[in-house]
Amino acid sequence: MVQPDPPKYGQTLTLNGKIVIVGGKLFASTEVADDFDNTVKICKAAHGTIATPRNEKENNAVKSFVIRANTYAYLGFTEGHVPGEFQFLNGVPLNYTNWYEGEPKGKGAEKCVEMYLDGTWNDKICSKSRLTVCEF
Ligand SMILES: [Ca+2]
Repeated sequence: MVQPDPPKYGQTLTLNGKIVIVGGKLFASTEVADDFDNTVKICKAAHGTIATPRNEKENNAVKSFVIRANTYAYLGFTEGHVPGEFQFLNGVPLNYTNWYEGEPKGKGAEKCVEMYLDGTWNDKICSKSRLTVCEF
């Protein structure tokens, strides 16, 4: 399937690394850190959602912002009722994960997921300050 060219402003922002377009998704960051709940709200207010990588390419897109800001980012996943089982915010189980070795190991005490600088994931409490990355 041929992807339509992004609009001109999109090309400029892409060149600057301000946005990353992967498949049908566009990722962007406020370049500011916030806790999980505020990140969800900020992305929603911008008519998007918190970054939710579903495959390696999308994960690499989010990683590019994490590296650029040198700050971990929360992802759009939370822990379900079963400790260690993470899901999308709508409750659907994940079919792609990229956990850091040994993670998740919060045993129900770390309900959110953060991305490390190498793109791997760690379950983490939700109240830390992490880079806001949204997808559209
Ligand atoms: Ca952890």
